[in-house]
Amino acid sequence: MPDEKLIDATSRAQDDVVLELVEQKLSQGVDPAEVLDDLTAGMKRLGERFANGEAYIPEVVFGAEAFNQAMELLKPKLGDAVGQKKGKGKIVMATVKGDIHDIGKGLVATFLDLAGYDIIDLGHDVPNEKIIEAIEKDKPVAVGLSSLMTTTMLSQKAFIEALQEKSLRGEVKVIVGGAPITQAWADEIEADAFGADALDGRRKIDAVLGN
Ligand code: B12
Repeated sequence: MPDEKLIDATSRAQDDVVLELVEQKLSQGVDPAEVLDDLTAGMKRLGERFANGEAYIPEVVFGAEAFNQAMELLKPKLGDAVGQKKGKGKIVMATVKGDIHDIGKGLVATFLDLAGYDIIDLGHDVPNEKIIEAIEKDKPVAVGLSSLMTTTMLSQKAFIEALQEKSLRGEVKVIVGGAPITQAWADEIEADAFGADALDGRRKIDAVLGN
């Protein structure tokens, strides 16, 4: 059941309260996936407060930091929940050029790592040429592209076109995600999969790779 206190504290960037509540929940044996849902809902609400002019950039930055600190507490526990099986291949992860949002991408990378993939995280604001270079060098089985803005999602389309031009489209699966991304967008740009969240992303990647 969603915990309004944790969602609210996250949406207000109250890092002390967030960390205390997360620690409390984990010590009480609450499912870490449930805690993660509340943290994610809190970030979503913070975004709405930002969009409505109720929160400003510094609060969003602090909120992001609180989220990341809470994730450090959650990660070891999530491992038990997701289950481990190494050696499923390399996955290159990146947030596209012009976009510095990397929390969601990091979360997806964590879930894929826990699920047994070797993650090559190229970071944020990554030009498509750099991702192509990584494909040629590291031969990953898949690429995960994150875009958090309507202005940067076009880079996902350009990336798939660049893969085609380089005759690399058949070499690697492409999964896309991020707040403005939908299954319809993934279909339009001919991505192999769309992940609505980290767990969905992990499931879809397993499915397209036959794992
Ligand atoms: C935190 C945040 C920031 C932080 C980012 C910190 C960081 N290190 O990431 C800071 C303060 C730096 C920031 C800056 C800006 N931001 Co901002 N930000 C947000 C906010 C509030 C939350 C994003 C977040 O972390 N959510 C939590 C994570 C867990 O969720 P997520 O990112 O959606 O990821 C999940 C899924 O989408 C999915 N997913 C994500 N990526 C991928 C990839 C794959 C492969 C898969 C399968 C799945 C997947 O799985 C994730 C896990 O569940 C959003 C609001 C929102 N609704 O998204 C605005 C938001 C994205 N920002 C916005 C804007 C406008 C900006 C700025 C331009 C503001 C400014 N005026 O400077 C700058 C952008 C600078 C740039 N060039 O990128 C707008 C974008 C609007 C648009 N046009 O689309 C939003 C939507 C806010 C709003 N409502 O207006 N921001």
